[in-house]
Amino acid sequence: PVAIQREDYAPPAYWIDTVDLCFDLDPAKTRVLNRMKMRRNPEVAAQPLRLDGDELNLARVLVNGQGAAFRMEGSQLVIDGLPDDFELEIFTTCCPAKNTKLMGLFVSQNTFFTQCEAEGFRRITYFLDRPDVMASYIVTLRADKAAYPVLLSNGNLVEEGELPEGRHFAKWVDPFKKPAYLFALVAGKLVAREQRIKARNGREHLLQVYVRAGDLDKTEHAMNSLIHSVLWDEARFGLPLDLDRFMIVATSDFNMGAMENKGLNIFNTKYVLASQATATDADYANIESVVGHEYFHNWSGDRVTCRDWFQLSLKEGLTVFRDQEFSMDLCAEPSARAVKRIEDVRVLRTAQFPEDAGPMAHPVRPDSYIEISNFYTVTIYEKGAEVVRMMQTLVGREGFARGMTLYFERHDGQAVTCDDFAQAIADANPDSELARRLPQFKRWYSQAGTPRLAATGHYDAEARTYTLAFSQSCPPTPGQSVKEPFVIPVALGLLGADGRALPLQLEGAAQPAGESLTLVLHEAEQRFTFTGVDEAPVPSILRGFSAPVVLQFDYTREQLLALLAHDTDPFNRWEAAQRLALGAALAAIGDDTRAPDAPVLDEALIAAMREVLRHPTLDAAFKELVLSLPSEVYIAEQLDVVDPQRVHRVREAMRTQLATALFAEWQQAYEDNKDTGAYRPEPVSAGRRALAGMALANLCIAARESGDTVWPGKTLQRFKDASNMTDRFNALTALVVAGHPLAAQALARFHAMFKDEALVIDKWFGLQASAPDRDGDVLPLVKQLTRHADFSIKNPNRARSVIFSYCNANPGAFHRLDAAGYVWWSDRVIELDEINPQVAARLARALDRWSKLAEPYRSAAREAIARVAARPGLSKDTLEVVSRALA
Ligand code: DPP
Ligand code: ZN
Repeated sequence: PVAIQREDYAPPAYWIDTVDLCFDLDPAKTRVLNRMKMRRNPEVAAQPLRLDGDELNLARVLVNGQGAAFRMEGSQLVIDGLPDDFELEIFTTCCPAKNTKLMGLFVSQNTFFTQCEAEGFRRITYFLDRPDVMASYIVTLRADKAAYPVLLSNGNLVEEGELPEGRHFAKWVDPFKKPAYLFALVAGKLVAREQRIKARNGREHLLQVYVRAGDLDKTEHAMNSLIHSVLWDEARFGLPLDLDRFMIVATSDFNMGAMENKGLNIFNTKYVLASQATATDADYANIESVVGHEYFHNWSGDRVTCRDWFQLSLKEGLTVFRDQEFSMDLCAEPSARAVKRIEDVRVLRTAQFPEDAGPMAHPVRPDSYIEISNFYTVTIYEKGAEVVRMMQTLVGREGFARGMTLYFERHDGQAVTCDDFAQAIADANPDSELARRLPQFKRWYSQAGTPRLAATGHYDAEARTYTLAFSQSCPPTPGQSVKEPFVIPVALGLLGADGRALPLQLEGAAQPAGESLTLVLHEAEQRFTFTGVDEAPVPSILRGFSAPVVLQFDYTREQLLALLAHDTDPFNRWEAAQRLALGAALAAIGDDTRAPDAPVLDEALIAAMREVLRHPTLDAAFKELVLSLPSEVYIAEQLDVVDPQRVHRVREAMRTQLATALFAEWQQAYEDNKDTGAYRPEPVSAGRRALAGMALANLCIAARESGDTVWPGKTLQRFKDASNMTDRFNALTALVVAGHPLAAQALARFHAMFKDEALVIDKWFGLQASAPDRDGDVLPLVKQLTRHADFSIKNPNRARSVIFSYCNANPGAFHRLDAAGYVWWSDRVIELDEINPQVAARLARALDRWSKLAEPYRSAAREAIARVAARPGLSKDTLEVVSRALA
């Protein structure tokens, strides 16, 4: 397969003005009549028309109504000698029932769905399948009326009616031009929750959430989230809903989380359906953010889209930033905003930082790809969002809103680049640090890798000054050996010994800065001196995680304990606890003489954790985050050579130690937080449920150590009596994580209770596949789970619940001395690749970090990857991933 290069971008040789599509929907053979009005792009040298296609059966090609000469070049349909303006008619058929890739037109539970981003439309008809070709669509759907009573496409329904032989039709017109990747259709037996709303500007809209009949009672939260989204985008950015009708449709077979097709969002059921009996607080929060995300794409993605797929972060980074801000703005309490920020950073550091250090590392705006589906990554999404967040930090919240307004004024209806976005934000804020350093700031788009920011502090008691010296560097990444300095906003404050915030007077600055300020670094090395500092301060650096970097500062334990006790910045307060626990873990992992049951955490740290757990005013959600130990993946990232079993043992030892040492506090925390009243999925009571759940897990672990049977018994009772899924699942998890014999009984009961709830059964599978390993017991269990009657590898959610939970989320069980986990992984990648290459390629990334592993893991992992790579007929999706891993 050939790599596509960003530098090779050329405008299209033809434009498509209108597309008139007519579908005769049939699972075995769907007929697609595509009539396009096209014209030559006068700005490009004359050349043949090349249309993309994939797995289509071509029946007819007419140019201006006449049979036309064409040829096939690979999968492209090529036509020579076309006039400047013409009508092209193409008639093809395809087989949705056999479409297990879930790209293009496919069938799920007797319902037709489409997924066209990034390159699925070419599986529906021959087309200029590239985002800079934007056309007006008219779509007619015809199908059997009894089997497919609901017929949906983008835009407005303009006509519907009966056809002979029990068939019917519906005609949809999208008032907006769009690229093909935003096309969608749905046909099947569905019902809708409907809501009419009036936007702030007075315009009325019909909102609909379509699901299968039995699921209607689980759509209230998605609808509320949609209403909040509409109101928020108008209030915060002045961006109104531009359609009379906005639809969301849920399907249980979907590669992604959801898709922002214009006016007709298609969602994985996981991000739509929720009831208190079946969904956890985390599910509710995810639904809110994904509904928001897809809705916000209506502007950042649909009205203004990407010129080419290298610009993917233009819409994804921006839209993740927008959904993060949305979720924060919906928090009634400032503390809940901080919790959300910590959670987002945790995702970035545990998923994106490893990606940025591994074989798939790529810039936020990549330079090349073989298969674009492989670049829907945490780098494009989460790091891209951090880049947008830094822009907001540099120009201020209001300045950023002005920049957004200018961006949409300039580019509405266009397909543009990341440069265009950054330029608009800078131009709207000409006096900002962003405008002053724009070319350098844009290195965040072009350079991959996570920058290291090393800082040292020096206090001069006589001069009463404190000097912070920074130096930045960025490790090499594939294809980029040398990096230039980044623009790095560093928010910081200084604390006195008693925890008070010290006033900040920067040398050379006209005015004191208050208790927090943002330095803007742009050179490889820079120093800043604060004057009038009366005591040696504790610096709180990178507050709110103001830049996506690794901060290296040689904090003493005393300084970290002070930050944990007193920092007014909740992020750095949490971070102090993480650094303390991480330091203890790394010391234990590096100690070759360590006895297996030796303690990992020292008394001072345990006392500090106790302090937090008992704290009278700290939020439960925040306590839960502070008491969460760094994950095995995060710990492993800090090591040059990783012995996954050692990491696993040390982390388990830390967990056991916290459970037993804080036994009394866990009991108290459970008692204080176990009753949260009538269920409401909002952050404050969710935080209390999370802390109660964490307490139960710890009490069960402590009980395992002491032989106590009271807490496991209480946990089982809690599991049985729970009035919501969060409490029930937390109790089940506590028993499973502790490895208690009662877990088996609870799991069986859970399955019986929810056997008809697919999303709950996913949880049941996922919990077992991600359970802590004891003597290699998880792999045999996982193999057994894949033979369970409810398992199907063809359903992405189910495949992820078992296979990904084991391979990606359970390092202690996956990395086995006998390499059996790797062998099983390679078999599953190969099996999935024939069914669904996108899902296979995701799974293929489970061993991205193989070169860091200690022997014998390292050689065994490499061998397993090579085994996949050697498989004949591999999809280019999976081939790209394993080739990069072996490069
Ligand atoms: N549907 C995916 C998302 O919203 C890709 N656009 O991120
Ligand atoms: Zn998106």
